[in-house]
Amino acid sequence: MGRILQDIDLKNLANRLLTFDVDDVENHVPLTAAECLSVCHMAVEAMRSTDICIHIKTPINIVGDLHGQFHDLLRIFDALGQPPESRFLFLGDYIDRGKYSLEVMTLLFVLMLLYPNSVYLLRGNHETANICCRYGFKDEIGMRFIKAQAHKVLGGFVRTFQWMSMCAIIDGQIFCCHGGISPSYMLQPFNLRGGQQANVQALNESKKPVEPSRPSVLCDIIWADPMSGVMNVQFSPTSESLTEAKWLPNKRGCSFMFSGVALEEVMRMFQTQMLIRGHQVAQNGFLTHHNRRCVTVFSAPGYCGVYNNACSILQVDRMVDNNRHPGSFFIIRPTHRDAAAINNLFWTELRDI
Ligand SMILES: [Mn+2]
Repeated sequence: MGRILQDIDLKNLANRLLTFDVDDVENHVPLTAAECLSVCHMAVEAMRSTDICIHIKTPINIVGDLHGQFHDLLRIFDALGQPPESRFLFLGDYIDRGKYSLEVMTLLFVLMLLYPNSVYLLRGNHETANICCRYGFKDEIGMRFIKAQAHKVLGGFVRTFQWMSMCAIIDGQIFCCHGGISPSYMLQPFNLRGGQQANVQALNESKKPVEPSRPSVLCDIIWADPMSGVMNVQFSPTSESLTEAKWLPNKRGCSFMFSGVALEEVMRMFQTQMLIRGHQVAQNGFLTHHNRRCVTVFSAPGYCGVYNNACSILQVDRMVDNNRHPGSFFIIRPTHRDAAAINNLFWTELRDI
């Protein structure tokens, strides 16, 4: 990559993105291929020294899936304040679906670079080579750059995704990731009696850059879902009785669904109180599962212009021992403008992916 890559003004770029008119749904923020590649290059250099599992302190605002809804990301900053004064942990799925993935991803990488102690980004299942080429990001880049440049820009982002952290522990007590937990935690190198430090060390044995393979711990971290209702009651032909399954195959065709019992075991292993994750649409912006041991945060209001869902951000001030009420949800309702967003879709099939 040439020398120009080192010379971009990150503050200026952040300003251009942050001052975009939230009511302008016609235009994009002009971004050049050189700017995108510079940001990717700098983000990789910054993330070389970060682990797969990072430690974060409160206070922190936890933001769920954004899926290319740049205007709504700006609304979140309008409501909760901008970094570095306000601090944010993002749970992944920045791209795909919406039309402004490039703005969302570029702004978040720039803010992470400018304010590494106020902006933390975790990887979602869409920040992978396979998925981002199928659900909108590749198409968006293809429409915004000439072919030779588009190829480089897409490659730059895919390479950068491979350096992202994948989970975080807040104040030693809240486990955060995009999808969920893994049955592999019951196997070596994880240790049921090892405590938090040993198990975090085991997570960090996975070295970056990495493209999560199936099946693997990293795949589960970005793909798993909690079971709901009585889903985990199974009929066992051998004992002719109903038994409770800890893990079931995920309906998405990848990874697992985890029961409350499985979650309890993993939380005990990591000495954490609860799991906060994104990955699923939530009508009210959030969902609770497994007796509030697991919370889903979804932050794309009026998702794709098809749903009428609210967006939530979980504001965590301080975590108290054995307290399952870690903070409060800030709710943002979809705007009328979002009703027109159906025109902005690259992908109209709304299967959960
Ligand atoms: Mn997801």
